[in-house]
Amino acid sequence: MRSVALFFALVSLSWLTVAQTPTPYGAVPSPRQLQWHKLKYYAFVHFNMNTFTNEEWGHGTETADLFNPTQLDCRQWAKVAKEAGMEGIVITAKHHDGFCLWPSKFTEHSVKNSKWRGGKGDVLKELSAACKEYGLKFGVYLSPWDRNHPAYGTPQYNEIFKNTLKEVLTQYGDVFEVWFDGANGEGPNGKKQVYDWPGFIATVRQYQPNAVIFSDAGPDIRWVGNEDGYAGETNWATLNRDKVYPGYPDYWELTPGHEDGTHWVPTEVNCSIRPGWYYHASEDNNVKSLEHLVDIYYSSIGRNGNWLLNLPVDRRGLVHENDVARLMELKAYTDKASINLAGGKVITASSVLSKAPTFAASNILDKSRDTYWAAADGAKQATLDIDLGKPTTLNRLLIEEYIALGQRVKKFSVAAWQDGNYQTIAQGTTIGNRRILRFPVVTTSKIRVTIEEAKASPLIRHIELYNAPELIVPPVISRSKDGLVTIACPRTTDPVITYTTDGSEPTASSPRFSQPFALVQGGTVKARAFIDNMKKASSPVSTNFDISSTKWTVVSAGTVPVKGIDRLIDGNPMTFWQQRKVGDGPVPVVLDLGETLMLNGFTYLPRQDGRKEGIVYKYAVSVSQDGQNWSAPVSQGAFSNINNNPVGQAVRFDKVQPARYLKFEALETTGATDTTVAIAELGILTR
Ligand code: FUL
Repeated sequence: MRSVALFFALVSLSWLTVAQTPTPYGAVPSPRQLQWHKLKYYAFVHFNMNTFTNEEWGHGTETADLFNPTQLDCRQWAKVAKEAGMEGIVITAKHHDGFCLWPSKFTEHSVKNSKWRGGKGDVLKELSAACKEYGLKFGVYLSPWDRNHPAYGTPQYNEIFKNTLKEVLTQYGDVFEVWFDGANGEGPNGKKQVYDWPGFIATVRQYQPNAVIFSDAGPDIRWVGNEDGYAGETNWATLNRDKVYPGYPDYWELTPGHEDGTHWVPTEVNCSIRPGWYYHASEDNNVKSLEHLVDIYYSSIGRNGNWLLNLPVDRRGLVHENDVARLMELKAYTDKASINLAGGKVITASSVLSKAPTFAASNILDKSRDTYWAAADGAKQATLDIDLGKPTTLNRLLIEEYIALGQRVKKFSVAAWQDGNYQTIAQGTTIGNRRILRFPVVTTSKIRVTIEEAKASPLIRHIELYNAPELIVPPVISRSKDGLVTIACPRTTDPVITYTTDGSEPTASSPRFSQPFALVQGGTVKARAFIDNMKKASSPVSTNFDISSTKWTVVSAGTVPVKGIDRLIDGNPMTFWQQRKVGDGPVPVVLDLGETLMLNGFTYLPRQDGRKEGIVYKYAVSVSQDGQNWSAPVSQGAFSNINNNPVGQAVRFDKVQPARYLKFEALETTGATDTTVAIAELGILTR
């Protein structure tokens, strides 16, 4: 009798064992990564020497006195971040120019030698205190690349950098994230540094063991491969980490990650709310539109990433009013867009591991993110049916895997019950920590989620359904070579577009756009789209134009004038001209402006098709009155960070240059092996 009882006890014990722990699959997150996965949205702040010099990459030769915010208030940053729904702030404590926002003992290039607060100021101290006050996490960006430090390029610098890290990691309380930039250029003595990455990582582990470390290669979280805010629709949290390193040339692999990669290294999606990372007054009207930010929200947070949204703090030392307004609009939108319609509803699964209540499907619709549903052992496919109890209108689905045991789902679909059967309304590939699918509005009483393919039996911890307000896409303003301005709203049905050219904000009663209008001499066009009898409006957009290219011709490009060359002055950012490099020499492009103009500078737009081949890095520009006799270069330099952030570049000359001809020489492109030079648009500045 006793042995029979023992037998049953053992059987039920083994049943329990199976029920309690599905086997982990592949690489799994560490405890510090799991903590990080609980976050989703926090601020990057680019604020440092470049704020005061109007640069993106400083040179390291700036004098410390240039750093002089007039009203620095880190509590304002923290308040804004908190009200925007953000969970922390990562600050550029030291960027490539080497200037330190705290009084470091290991460099002279720091706030201690500036006039700001008599050399007694410490931005990290003020920011870490403000973060604490507002319940935000505090993180630091530190560039190993240092264009100022005299020791850069020698082994001694690695020790200095570790000491620098120690200062930052021991004086300001808890640090949740350390952001290592992969850029590695030359220091003041022309040498590049061989970085001691294992030593840098060990330093972080020693002083802030809970902090996650970001770089192209992790070790904890990885770059997403672009600075636009877009994670891959397929996004594995796993990576063959030992193959990747900071500055990894095949960075596009970082977007989808490596399926079955050896380590858990999920994506953090970094992008700026404006075109540049640092504050430039000229970008005050280029804060990304609400619609654009919402698209990024779904493409970062909604694609298995955390979103690090950059706020370029201005010269006063404040988050600019325009950025604050947009952040609050975004918060209001995402609040409305995430009202859960599925909480507590009835859900059934095609199978449950060991039929155990611990793994019941109801775990998916409860509030907890720690309980989960597990499909039967070995099941690679499964269905989950949600009964909403009544016809419900929706257009978004959020789904989360129980990632502590690995990322499993490879393909899934969503169907709505309509006319007596399920009709597919959306499809996705990977899920991971969090995936949000967008689909056209549907009214239904039942939703089916089908896991179509999984690497191991699926474990789902959470699903929510929403009815997000549809946004009106803001208009796109363009100008043709003839100087005619067109305002279009491609994805909205029957919009009314209103616009202004006097700098004022367009309202419902501003002039309506009906046909292209001339703006040959340039100006500012602001526009807005309205629908529903002018009741609903898009966010406003604004574009500044200089003199149009109406009278211009391209008279020479390299050695041979090439077909299609007019594309670089056609006013269309999407077309570009590309030419093979002639030997290693520069490829000059000569513009005849058709008349003598007073030139203040020039503009260069790199190709906008997402590819990097031929993007110009170093350039020289000279001018001429007759196309024969040329000035020495009136501007020569490098477009900082253009490879990672290929936005339009505007460069001002030191003094006004009267000229009819402008010569643009591409001295170097960003890719070491590029065989071509690519230009989407070249333009001039006369204002
Ligand atoms: C890049 C840097 O070079 C940029 O200046 C910026 O800091 C961005 C976030 O990372 O790699």
